[in-house]
Amino acid sequence: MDAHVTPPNPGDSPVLSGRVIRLDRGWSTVLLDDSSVVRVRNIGTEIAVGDMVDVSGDFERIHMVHERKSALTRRHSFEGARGVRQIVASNIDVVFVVHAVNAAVNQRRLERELVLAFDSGATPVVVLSKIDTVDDAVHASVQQQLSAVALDVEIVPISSQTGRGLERIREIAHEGITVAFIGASGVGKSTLVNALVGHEVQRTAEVRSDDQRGRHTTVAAELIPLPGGAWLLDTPGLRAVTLWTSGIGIERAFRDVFEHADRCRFRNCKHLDEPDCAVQQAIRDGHLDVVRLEAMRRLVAEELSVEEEQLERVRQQDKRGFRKKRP
Ligand SMILES: Nc1nc2c(ncn2[C@@H]2O[C@H](COP(=O)(O)OP(=O)(O)OP(=O)(O)O)[C@@H](O)[C@H]2O)c(=O)[nH]1
Ligand SMILES: [Mg+2]
Ligand SMILES: [Zn+2]
Repeated sequence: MDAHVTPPNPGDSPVLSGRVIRLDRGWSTVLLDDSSVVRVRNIGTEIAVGDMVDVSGDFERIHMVHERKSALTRRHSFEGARGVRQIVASNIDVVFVVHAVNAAVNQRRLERELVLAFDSGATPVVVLSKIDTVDDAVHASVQQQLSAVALDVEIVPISSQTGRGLERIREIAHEGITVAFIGASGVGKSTLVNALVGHEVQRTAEVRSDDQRGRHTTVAAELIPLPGGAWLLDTPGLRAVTLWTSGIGIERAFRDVFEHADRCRFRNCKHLDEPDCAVQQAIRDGHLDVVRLEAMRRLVAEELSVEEEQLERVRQQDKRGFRKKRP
């Protein structure tokens, strides 16, 4: 979106409230309640796209970030930021997890994205994009493979080219709702945003022909108003879906495993070779795919290591604070 910067108008009320609609290195673009847009330096506080904020009357800084209703949070992907989180989007109601029907089905990626989405506090919905590119049989097979790991999650097949499925997306993204689009680069997030808005607000790019992957065209997360009154949050395709520590995400995304586990003889069953393990029994009976259990184990281990990183970080900070205090 082309943000127009309204000149500051000091002397007005000391604090103005609004919403962060874009972040660029060190700066927030804030849509104020009076519909003017200001750019404010980010100083001292962690700010995410979607945040409800108070801006100081001199437009010098974000005075306060209101409590987040929901937050799509991942572990920072750059080295040197161990134990640091990155809030991809905040105050969102629905997370659309986009997978392209003409790319290799990636159930493991979808599981991760669903954990992230459930953890955010928003409702996940899977979008199966580009259905104009395959025949019905391929579409059905891909959708079946995705639904096998997206339990209780609606799947909406769409084509931004033909418009198929967009009505359902508009129904979900109704007035007053904020929706975020996540998914690998090139799956068609920005194209879908443009189709919903009705004209080109986001840049899009061809996927590479050799491996069907995107070019990372979208570089910043941005909130875009939809004519119907919803807010769309387009995000850059994430190379790695790294988890932050989970609240309920893993339990929600792996409901099937947890349901079997409820019937294990031992409450602390590790589902390895314990007697009367209902999870191993489900695998033997063909009710649970062993690959899914292994995937869940990896995600649990990953979250534990994030917790360990956080603890380590706090310990390091305490040590530094302790040294500073000494004469
Ligand atoms: N045939 C067809 N092509 C599509 C559709 N949606 C998107 N594409 C094409 O897929 C390519 C990538 O689309 P983008 O919208 O840029 O993908 P993105 O998910 O925003 O990618 P990043 O910004 O890199 O994360 C473009 O060439 C689009 O024209 C669709 O419904 N049908
Ligand atoms: Mg994009
Ligand atoms: Zn067990």
